[in-house]
This record gives sequence, structure tokens and C-alpha cells, in this order.
Amino acid sequence: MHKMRTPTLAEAHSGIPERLLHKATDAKGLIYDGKTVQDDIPLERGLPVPQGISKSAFLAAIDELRTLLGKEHVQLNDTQISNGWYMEHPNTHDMMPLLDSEEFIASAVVYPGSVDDVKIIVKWANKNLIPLFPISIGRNLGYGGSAPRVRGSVTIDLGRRMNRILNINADDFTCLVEPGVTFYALHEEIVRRGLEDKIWIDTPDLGGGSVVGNTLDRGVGYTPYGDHWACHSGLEVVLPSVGDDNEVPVFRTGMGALGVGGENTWQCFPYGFGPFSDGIFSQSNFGIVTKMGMTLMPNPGGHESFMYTFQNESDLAPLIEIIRPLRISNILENVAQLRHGLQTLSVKGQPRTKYYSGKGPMPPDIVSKHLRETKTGDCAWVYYGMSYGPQHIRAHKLALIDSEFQKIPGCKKIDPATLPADEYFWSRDKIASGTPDMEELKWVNWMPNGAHIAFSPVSPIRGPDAERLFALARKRHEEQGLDVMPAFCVGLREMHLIIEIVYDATDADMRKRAERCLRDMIDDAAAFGYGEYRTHLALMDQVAGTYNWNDNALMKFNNKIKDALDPNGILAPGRCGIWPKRYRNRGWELKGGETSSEGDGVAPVVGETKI
Ligand code: EUG
Repeated sequence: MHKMRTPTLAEAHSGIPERLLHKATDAKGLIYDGKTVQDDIPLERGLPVPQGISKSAFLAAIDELRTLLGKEHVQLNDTQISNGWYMEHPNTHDMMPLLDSEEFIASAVVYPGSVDDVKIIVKWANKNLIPLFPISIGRNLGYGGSAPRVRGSVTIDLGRRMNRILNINADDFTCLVEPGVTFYALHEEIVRRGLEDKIWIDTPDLGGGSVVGNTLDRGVGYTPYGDHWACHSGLEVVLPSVGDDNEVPVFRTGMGALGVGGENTWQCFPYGFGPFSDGIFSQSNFGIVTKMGMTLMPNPGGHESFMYTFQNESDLAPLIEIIRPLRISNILENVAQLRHGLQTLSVKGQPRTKYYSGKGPMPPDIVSKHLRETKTGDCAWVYYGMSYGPQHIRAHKLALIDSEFQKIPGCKKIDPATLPADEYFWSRDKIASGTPDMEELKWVNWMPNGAHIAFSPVSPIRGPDAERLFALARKRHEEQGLDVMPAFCVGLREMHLIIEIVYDATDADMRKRAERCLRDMIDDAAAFGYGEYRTHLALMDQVAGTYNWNDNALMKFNNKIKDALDPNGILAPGRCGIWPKRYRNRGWELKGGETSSEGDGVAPVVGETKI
């Protein structure tokens, strides 16, 4: 695979836009330079048959599914693990494993071509009691990628055949998309229609993710729109069990629920009438989302990126205190990133060994020495932001920001005119103005076979909170001998701190240290009232367990919904810590140190399985 050209969007729904092909080629080259692991590794443990069904019954069920959907749309995962890289990622497992690669792994992948196909799959899974795990694109990297939580689940790859942009409304600034539409693909379509100067999309750091998938996982972008979930409008959902009429229910939320003409208003108003049910289909396992309405942003008539550096790690708390009022009053307009200096170094794409070969976290004087040689100089923190609107409007806001930021001694505004075209700054400039990019991938090269997994706590935008989080993270990283690379993504009333631990996927000891570090940080943070906004499959039980107010009342509520909607427990068991009745109290939860992700079987279905 490493010699092959990255597929473009013309060749694959998950491909790279032609305009970014050169970047993909470079990024792929760097990643493959550091790779020692084979792309293709034979399965050691053979076909991962899910618990609760014999291999022969499972294979018979797969034959039945092939008959229902066409045999080319069902693939058994019985020969090898194929790893690849970001743009050519697997849909069967996590290519950034925290446990053994064959733990979070699918037994087969099915490719529905329509909502009716999805209904057929749900019916089939209920009849045969086979767990399903839906993915849109499968690029949830750092959080488990495309992998299922339950070993041997059948992955529903929604994106490969359900990837239409059903509508882009250039008057209302909205769109309606299927799960297989990536941020790259949506942007390319806007360009193709000649709307690039008029319409922006709110893209994450990398553009290869699914708009639907990222939004359902409550991902973040970097224009003023930022909060993807807040920007969605109306879902179409397939439920995970059959109704009284022996049909699998499909329904629409919001205005799309109107029987006649609902599509006219679908994307304009998210709430419709009655209870607002959308929330239970994000970060859950209650339904399969097949369509979603989404807001697009009008070009604000001008934009200007800016970058400030700060000299001392201890500048963090006073700086956050300065940022909060500016952000809440929208003088700081976008979800900017306040990054640690070390990440400015790692995002250059070079291996850590280029700078330092010692064990343990890289010493600060070594980091400083190498940062001094960069265009942006030595620093402890970098703020990347953007100001929007025509020049005279921006000037007012930028002057306010400058006078506030300059209160931190040693603060420097970097003049963009001094930065070459390939400087990371310009990637943030694109992202914050609606154009997806691919620079962010580069820090995975920090380690050979670079994998990453995120610690992602949410806190108030307060100096003491930022300092406490940074201190606990640094302590836990030091204990495990890991480099700490924090980035604060500042929302309107909270911050998402993102710390990606970069580790060598082939190094079992390093994986263990990364897991220990993450688990300790999650517990430390919860004790201060910070909770993860999103997490990796392996950490979901622990994170869900920190949201335990009033004797786990929230999880009891989630379990009730799960039992009502999915009595046979076929949809993404364990996702976000929600276990169906048949799996509960059988040791499936992962709390740390386990070598197997499986519990002690599943309970038989009590009463008749309705199909
Ligand atoms: C990043 C940002 C995220 C996330 C994972 C990674 C990017 C890191 C704001 O959310 O969840 C540089």
C-alpha cells in the first residue's frame, strides 16, 4: 500500500481532494518512513466470532445476509489485519490499538446502499442475535477509529454506499447529508458549485472525517460555529429492533417529521414539536443515523489569522483569565487553540529522535533550544486565532485582543508576513476559514508507528482550572515517561483540553504506560469536576463511571432507554459505557489493565425473539 497513490475523491468516497493530493503524498511518505509494522498481518486468532453464537451458526447467518444484500456487500474478516494510514484506514479494527489489535475487531463488514438495506441488517441481527457496530467513515482516530467495542461485531460501513450530499441550500446556508460525506467531500462540492467564496464549512483539524459521524460524536471545528452538535438540524434514525408490526422503525426528528413538506423546513429549525429526541442518538447506541441536516456559515466578508506566543508555562493561568471575557463577548470569535510549545515542534512532522534520544519526557531546555531555531521562536504557549469581517471591524477587535494579550510579560505577536507558506500557521488559517486541510496529521510521526489516543476533559475557562488540569496531566505523563502536548480548544463557556498521547503502536510497554496515564488523568480530573467530552472505546466504561451523580442515576436512565429500544442488545453494545441487558454484570466493563475486552458471554434472550 505504501507505494500506492492516495485515492482521490473522484476514486473513493473517503478519498483526498485533488488539491491536497501533494500533502497526502508527503504525509504518507513521512508516516511510512517511520513504520516498522507491516500493513498486512495474518489474523492470529482467526475469524472473531461474537460471543453467544457458534461459528457454524454465524457463518450460516452471514450467508443469509449475503443473500439479502448481495454477496459483494458483505465481507468476512477472517484472514488479515490491514492497517494503512489516515487516508487509507481500515474499517475492521482500531489501527491505533491500546490493547491487542485483535480485541476491538469486527467479524465482518456490511455495506448497505439504502435505508431499506439498513432495516434489513437490523432485522437480520435481531433474528441471529449478532452485535452490530455502525460507522460513517471510520476515522474516529484517537477514540477507537472504526473499531467495534464488542469483539466480533458486524460493522455496518454506512459511508461506502450512502454518501450523497442531498442538498446544499445557498440561500439558507444549510445542507442535508448522508453518513459517507466527509468534510473534504462537502467542501469540494461547494467549490464545484462555485459557492466557495460564499459558503464556509466548520471543519475539524483534519477533513477526512464524516460530517454525520463527527457531529454525532460531538466533534469540534474552528470557525465561530465550532460546536457541531449545536449546528445540526434534524436526524433520520433507524431503530435497533422491530416494532409490533414486525417492521424496523425509521423516523425523523425536528421539522423532517412533518408528514407532508417536512423537507422544506428540515434544516432551518432543529426542534420541531414535542420532546427533542436528537440528543439520545449522539454518543450512544440507541439508533443508526442515516441522514442529518447541518448549518453552513456565510463568508463573513473578510478574515485574518493571528498568532501570539507566550514565554512561560506559568503564563497559562493569567492568559486564560484574559481569554475568558474576550471569548464570551465574541471578541475572540472562533474556537481557537492555545497549544503547548512542544506541539509546535512535533507538528513539523519529524520524529522525536531527531531532537532527543533520552528516555522520559523531553527536557524543557531541549525543547526551547529547538524551538529557538524555528520561525516562531521559543515559547511555552501559542495562541492561534482568527478575526472575522471587513478590515475596519477586524481592526477594532484585534486592537482589543492585542492590548489584553500584551498584559502578559514576554507576549509576542508573530507577523504572518514573516511566515513561509508551509508554516503550520497557514493550516490553521485555512481551517478557521472553512477549508479542510491535512497538516495536523504530522505529529503522529513523533513516534515510529505513531498512534495517538486523546485525554479530552472539559472545564470552565478559568485560570486555576487550566493550571490544575495541566499540572495533573504533567505529573501523570512524567510518571509514565511520556511527552505532554496539551491544546486548549476554547468554546464559549468551556474549554476542551485535548492531550493526544503519541505512542508506538508496536510497543506493548508504551501502550500500557499510555493507558495508565490516561486512566489516572481521568480519575484525577473527575475529582476536580472535569469530565471527558469524548473518549476511546477502551476508556468508555471508566469515563461513563465518572458521570455517576446520585448513585449512577444517569446510567440507570440510559440503561432504561437501551432496554426499551434494543431489547436484544444488538446495537453497538458497550458504546459510551451503555451495556444492553444481555451483557450487563457479566464482566464486560474495562476499568484498566485487562488483556481481554470480552466478558463472560451474553445472557440468552428471555422470551421470544421478535423478528
Ligand atoms: C483534536 C481536537 C479535538 C479532539 C481530538 C483531537 C486535535 C488536536 C477539539 O477536539 O477531540 C490537536
